[in-house]
Amino acid sequence: MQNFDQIIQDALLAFAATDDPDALEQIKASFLGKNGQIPGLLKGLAKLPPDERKLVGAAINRVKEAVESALHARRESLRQMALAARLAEEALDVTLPGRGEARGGLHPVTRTLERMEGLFRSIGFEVADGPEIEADFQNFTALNTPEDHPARSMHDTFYLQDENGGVAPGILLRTHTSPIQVRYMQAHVARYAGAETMPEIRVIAPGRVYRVDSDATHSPMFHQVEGLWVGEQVSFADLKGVIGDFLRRFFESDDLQVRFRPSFFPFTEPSAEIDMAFMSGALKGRWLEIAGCGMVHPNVLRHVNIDPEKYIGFAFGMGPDRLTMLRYGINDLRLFYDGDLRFLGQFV
Ligand code: 2NM
Repeated sequence: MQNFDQIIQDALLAFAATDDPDALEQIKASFLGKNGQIPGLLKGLAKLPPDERKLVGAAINRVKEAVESALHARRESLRQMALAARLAEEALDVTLPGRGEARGGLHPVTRTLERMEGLFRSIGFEVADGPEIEADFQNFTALNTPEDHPARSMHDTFYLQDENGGVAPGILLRTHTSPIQVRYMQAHVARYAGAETMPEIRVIAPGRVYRVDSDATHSPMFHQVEGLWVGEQVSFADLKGVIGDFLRRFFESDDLQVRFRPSFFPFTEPSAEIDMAFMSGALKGRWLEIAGCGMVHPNVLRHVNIDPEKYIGFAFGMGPDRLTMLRYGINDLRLFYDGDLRFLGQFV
């Protein structure tokens, strides 16, 4: 019996000596496993005289139960320890103050673009979109820009590389959003082909454009909003009305003057530069160049299969980056593209 109590003691000590569940199962095997001490004792029963077997057998069973119950207790306490450790590790301090929320906002130029879209929509213009990687035809040829025009040179326009590092023929980064309008006119013509009449085209084309140019007032990527109105009786007077109304609404002021100065663009004839001056405030009396415009050149209409004997229209191109600078009093264009949150955060 002394030997039996010793086994229980040994088991209790051995179980207590480990806090690793896998090791505990190994130790268990040395007591209760097939070749463990307790099955060993049971095998020994056969050698005892029959009248002792019952008594000794019962004693061995009590040892076995004691060891098993010690094992279960240790297993349970290891499980509790593991759980407590995990809870401690994953604890959340719900009393900590939050990290705060940084409120996002739209880029100032995006705000201007959305504002312009809203104003033009309100007078019946649609807003169109198109690819930034353009075809030579839509960007230049259809816009009456001759093959040898400097705007087409590598010096002024970003071309794309082909797989051999050469210039990919016929594609480029659009240098203005006019190709959107070329595509719009092509789709419009196709849609009404065979119809008795073609509805008027009133569309603006906002978007990013790319030119080889970079200094305080020029960025290689900038924005344009171009406008186009084509119908049977569209005049330069309509153009002046649309632009004047737009500027007064955009700057929320009737206190401004607009003037049209003769100019040249390949895609319009006649063409003009649009200047604007505030009649009060910090910029009072200073003429600012804010857009180019003109009557769409007959060759442009021909390139998209619109009969210039029947249809006429005006077009204009404005710089929303420039308008944003004027509206908010910003003096360096590069601020828009530096991504500095101290600057951008002021427009939230
Ligand atoms: C400008 C100035 C003058 C223009 C022309 C066209 C189109 F596609 F209808 F021919 N879109 N935009 C245009 C005309 C753009 O930007 C300074």
